[in-house]
Amino acid sequence: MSTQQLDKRWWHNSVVYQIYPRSFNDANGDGIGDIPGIIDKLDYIAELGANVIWLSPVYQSPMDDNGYDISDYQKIAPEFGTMADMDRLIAEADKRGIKIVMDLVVNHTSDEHPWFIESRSSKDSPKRDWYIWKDPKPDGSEPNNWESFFKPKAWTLDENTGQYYLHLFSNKQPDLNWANPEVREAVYDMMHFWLKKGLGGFRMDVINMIGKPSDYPDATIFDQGVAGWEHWSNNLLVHQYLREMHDKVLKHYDVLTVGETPFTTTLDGRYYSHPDRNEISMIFQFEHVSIDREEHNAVKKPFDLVQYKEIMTRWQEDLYQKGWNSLYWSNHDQPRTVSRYGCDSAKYRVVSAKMLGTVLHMMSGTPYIYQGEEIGMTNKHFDSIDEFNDLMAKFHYQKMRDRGVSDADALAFLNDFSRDHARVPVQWNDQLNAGFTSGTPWLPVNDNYPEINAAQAVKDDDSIYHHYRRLIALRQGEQYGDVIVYGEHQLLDPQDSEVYAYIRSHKGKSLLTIANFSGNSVVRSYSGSVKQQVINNYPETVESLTEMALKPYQALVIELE
Ligand code: TEU
Ligand code: CA
Repeated sequence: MSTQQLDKRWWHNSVVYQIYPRSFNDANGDGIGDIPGIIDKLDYIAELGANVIWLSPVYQSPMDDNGYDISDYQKIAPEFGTMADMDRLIAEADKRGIKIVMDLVVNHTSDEHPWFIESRSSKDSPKRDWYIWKDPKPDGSEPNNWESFFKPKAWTLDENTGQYYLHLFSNKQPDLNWANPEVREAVYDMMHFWLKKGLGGFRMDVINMIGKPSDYPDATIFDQGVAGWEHWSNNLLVHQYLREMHDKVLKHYDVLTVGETPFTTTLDGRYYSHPDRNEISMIFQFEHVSIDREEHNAVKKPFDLVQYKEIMTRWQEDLYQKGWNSLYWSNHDQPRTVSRYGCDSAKYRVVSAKMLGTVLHMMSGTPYIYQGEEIGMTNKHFDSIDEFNDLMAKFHYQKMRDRGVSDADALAFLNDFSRDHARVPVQWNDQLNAGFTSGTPWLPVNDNYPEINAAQAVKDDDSIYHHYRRLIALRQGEQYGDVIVYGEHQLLDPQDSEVYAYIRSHKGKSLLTIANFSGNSVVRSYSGSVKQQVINNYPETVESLTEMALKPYQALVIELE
């Protein structure tokens, strides 16, 4: 590749649909979504136009963190199905032109993984060094002051051998020691095992945290809620490991790789995704989803559109021709898109969800749609802390209570941000349990399923689903595909706190996206003249950009003359 032009890759114009298997579709009535249930819905995803599925973990796991704690990387959890089901999923998806991307969770394993059981058995175990074991400080306390995402401390004492092990997540998720070449080889072997089955790639869980500095220094920066991050995120080691992984595994397959990377800047983003560096295809950055909260401190902040535009534009510009962006509003760790950034009232839910889809899908990068986003599923209301399932919700609740936040305020925070919002079952129809299961769903369905469900959305040509389908078709179509995927990005009116407007241009074609983020009617003028209206979430055709009356949450795309 030259510095001026990116070589085209198949995943540049792909659209990814993320499935959280536990909550997607239950085929056998045990209340838990499963792989056969996914196979039953492949046509639905194909008709939407997505051509990649990112599957959250389906591996064997004690499910402390719903599968992000893996006890065997080469077995399927029985509640999700069998290896034969997984092979069938890959084959059935392939028939429909869809590739399966699996979650690669290798910063940590489960404490029930045989590697860890062996490692903890004695200080002389041949696998002792596969995990991170340290002596206590002279006073018996933790080896350093690092904190965990899910627990107050990142270290747990193992009574048997008198040493602490490191876990950046729960104590049932011990961190692997990537400094040990045997660990790396074991991971690479496992990746080959899956890629040989014809996978489309991997989504790499917290991959930017795998490099730990050998001296395990104390944290000195405490404003991000998880002390230690400046030492274990995005350091030189992670880039070394990824380049080795590329050389030993990834370069042998034509795959999409997306690294989940909290605490990253656009410079980090270029290091990970610039094609000449031979690391990974793209990353999930967290700047824009930290806009309305201090993520790890469980503190809410007001959403500021001006700042939001600044963040999104910086990523668009800084990675242009120097890397690749992922585009997402939501995933299995985030609240529901329309409730968070739009308006989920009966009046504006549909129109604001379409507006949000339009803004994201007209940008450069690979868009990700989280299950249910395409039908505008909303946050569910939880009445008490006991109704939450997620370990992080419980941890954040405790953290808030410990610093004096009232029960009501702590619940209000979780009702805005809990990961459980994304994990309530997908609403398929207006029948029992929203059509998700014939049994008792593992997490109760949202009461609004009689109105909000996929069957209704597919039938109604004016639904959010069909709007998303049209947006995807534009990205993949002849007429506008290249300008949407590869065009330059120009933000208009950065200080406008209600309207997000930007131009994409490529080889003489220009697309102007205008989105009213407010629930008010506003009037705006833009320069240039209309060649043609490309899409609009209100039934009207705009012919002039002068004194345009934008309706609440209106979003439209105009091809400029
Ligand atoms: O998430 C990593 C992570 O940083 C999360 O703690 C994230 O900050 C939070 O969920 C956002 O609110 C990944 C997975 O996506 C998550 O589901 C896992 O629980 C976690 O890693 C551990 O594997
Ligand atoms: Ca099931």
